[in-house]
Amino acid sequence: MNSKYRLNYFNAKGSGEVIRWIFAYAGVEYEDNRLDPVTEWPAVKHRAPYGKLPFLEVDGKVLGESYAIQRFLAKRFGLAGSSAWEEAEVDALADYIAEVKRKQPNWVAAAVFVQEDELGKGPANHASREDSLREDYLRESVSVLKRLENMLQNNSKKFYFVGEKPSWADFVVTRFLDGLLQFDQAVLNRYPLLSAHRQHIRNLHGINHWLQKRPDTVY
Ligand SMILES: N[C@@H](CCC(=O)N[C@@H](CS)C(=O)NCC(=O)O)C(=O)O
Repeated sequence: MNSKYRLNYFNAKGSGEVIRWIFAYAGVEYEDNRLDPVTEWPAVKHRAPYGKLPFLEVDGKVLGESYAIQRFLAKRFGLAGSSAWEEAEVDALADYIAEVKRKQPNWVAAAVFVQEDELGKGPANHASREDSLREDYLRESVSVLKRLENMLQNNSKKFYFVGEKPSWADFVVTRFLDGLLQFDQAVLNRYPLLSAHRQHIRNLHGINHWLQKRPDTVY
């Protein structure tokens, strides 16, 4: 019997998007349940294992934490690596990107949610604070991009970070790069392998189709 899946998240890419890419690439049906943060989420929150979105419902069971969900689905659909060693390498890369994202000043969230009193008075201050957060974010990304470029250089296939076929870590990296490009379209100009990798992943069957049909959201 085929499993029934429902992914619960907001109407955003955010921490739900890699999960959607895994379903898209695997060609597996699921319900993409996009909750309104004000009118729907409060009534559902108690069902989320850790009180947060995303959470996945599978055949009456409920799983929280985006990376656990990604890993679970990737294992089911053959996107987790081809051996115990590859699985570990895939995990390491995905965890590394998660760590990078956690550490970087989240200027996006800051720009959207930061309190007026933190910004000082007036729109001029707001704009310059946003600019400096943005610059920090992109500057700190450079060493990460160099490292990723080298990793591809060292993989003889150069299409994937681990082994010879796509893994969910490729999707995590591509989503991370999509986020950077949203704020600086030139950010990948000096990283030809990374740029080609991103295009390759976005062109994969299933992902390509999803990118064309997914709801249009900013984040
Ligand atoms: N570590 C968690 C973080 C989850 C998280 O922070 N979710 C946010 C949305 S991206 C959320 O549920 N916010 C609403 C709330 O806290 O009520 C994961 O990766 O799933």
